[in-house]
Amino acid sequence: MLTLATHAATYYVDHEAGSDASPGSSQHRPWQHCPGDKRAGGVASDTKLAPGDTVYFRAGTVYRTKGIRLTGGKSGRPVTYDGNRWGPGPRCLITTTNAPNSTAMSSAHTAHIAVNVFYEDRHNNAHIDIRRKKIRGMTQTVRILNNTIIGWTRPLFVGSGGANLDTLDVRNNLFYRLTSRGSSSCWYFPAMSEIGNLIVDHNVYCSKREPLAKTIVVNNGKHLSLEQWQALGCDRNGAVAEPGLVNIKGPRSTWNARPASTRSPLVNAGADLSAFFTTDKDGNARKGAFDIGAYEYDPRR
Ligand SMILES: [Ca+2]
Repeated sequence: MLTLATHAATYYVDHEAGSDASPGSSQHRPWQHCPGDKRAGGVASDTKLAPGDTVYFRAGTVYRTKGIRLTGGKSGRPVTYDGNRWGPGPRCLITTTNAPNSTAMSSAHTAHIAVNVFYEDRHNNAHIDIRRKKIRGMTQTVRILNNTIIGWTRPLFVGSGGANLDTLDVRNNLFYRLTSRGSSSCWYFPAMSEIGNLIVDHNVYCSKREPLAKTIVVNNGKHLSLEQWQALGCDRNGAVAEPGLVNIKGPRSTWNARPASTRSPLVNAGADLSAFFTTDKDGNARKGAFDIGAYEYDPRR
């Protein structure tokens, strides 16, 4: 049997100083856009990501996008999108810029979306959008881990029109709604039955203008409370709670989504995900049990 050696490639994206005409394979000549971004041109647009590839986003930058379609991964060999380990400063912040229904990321393939902070710019409702049908014959695993997702009506949107995910793993995330408007939930997907293996646990839900998030999930049109969600086997260690962040008031540029004190219900409340990563958005080591969300509690912040 002929075996082809495959070499995982490494690419670099600096949204503020890169160029899509650059090769993207060197820190010195990064792209402006990630492959899969509709706005990508040149080499960035022509590059097909392959299993095992890594795309580094320069830390300390802000990446504004209408959406990045995540492509190229396969079971056991995802494409990794990493905004932490290239360059000084905090992790790259990927943010949506357009209403309505703008997306930060969408996936047709296996992908890991971990340790990011998503802030929603406007009153639209999607941050991580996994609505693409998978490629025929492909096993699709999407893991959404330890993110801090702050948005208006529906911070997380999963599936629509049959995502047919093999595995969806949603753990250790903070879903923080900025409004109680309408009947929306903290996250949404069309039907649990479309997902082969659903792993949902250790998520914290909050609505800023309600004492509690009454509806945390919409599943196939049904609005579910935490108790109803738990009765389906999800979020047994999840909670509806005020997360106790440093500051989510005033201009967005002043927000600080880190836990304010050890009294935050996020601190040490997460599952151990050290099989996937061991640091937080600032690059600090996870201490003790994992905290929920992108940040590990740090008294200096
Ligand atoms: Ca901890």
